[in-house]
Amino acid sequence: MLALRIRWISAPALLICLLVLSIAGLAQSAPPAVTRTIQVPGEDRFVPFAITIHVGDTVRWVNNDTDAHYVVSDDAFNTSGRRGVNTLIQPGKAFALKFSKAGVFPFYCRFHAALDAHNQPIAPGPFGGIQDSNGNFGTPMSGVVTVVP
Ligand SMILES: [Cu+2]
Repeated sequence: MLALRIRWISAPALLICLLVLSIAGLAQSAPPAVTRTIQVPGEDRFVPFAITIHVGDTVRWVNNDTDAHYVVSDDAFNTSGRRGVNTLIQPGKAFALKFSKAGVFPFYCRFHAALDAHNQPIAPGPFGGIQDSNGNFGTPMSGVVTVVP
């Protein structure tokens, strides 16, 4: 009886039904793409240090400092498919990357990633971080973006 009824459904109608069902399935499984912001405040650090996003999302680095800062991908540990990133962000400017693959994207600032003469850990600062007498954080300027499916 069931086989008999299926024969009465025309092939184009069946294809349209399958197409509608598959589009509805895609719409439910993929969350809407969003843009997340990592900012550089008036200090040598990225805020927040770590964020988690979904595939298809965009991360926007905004430099609110008076100094220029880099976003450099740490390719030795980078599995997000975004290799070779090496971008200087001038004060007041921004830089955005869209991530289309799951993985991790560790990054750092070329100028401030090392504990050099200007970024020495001296004592715990008033905000809980390690700062020098000029208010700069002695911890290396780095961060990580985790991209999940
Ligand atoms: Cu920097």
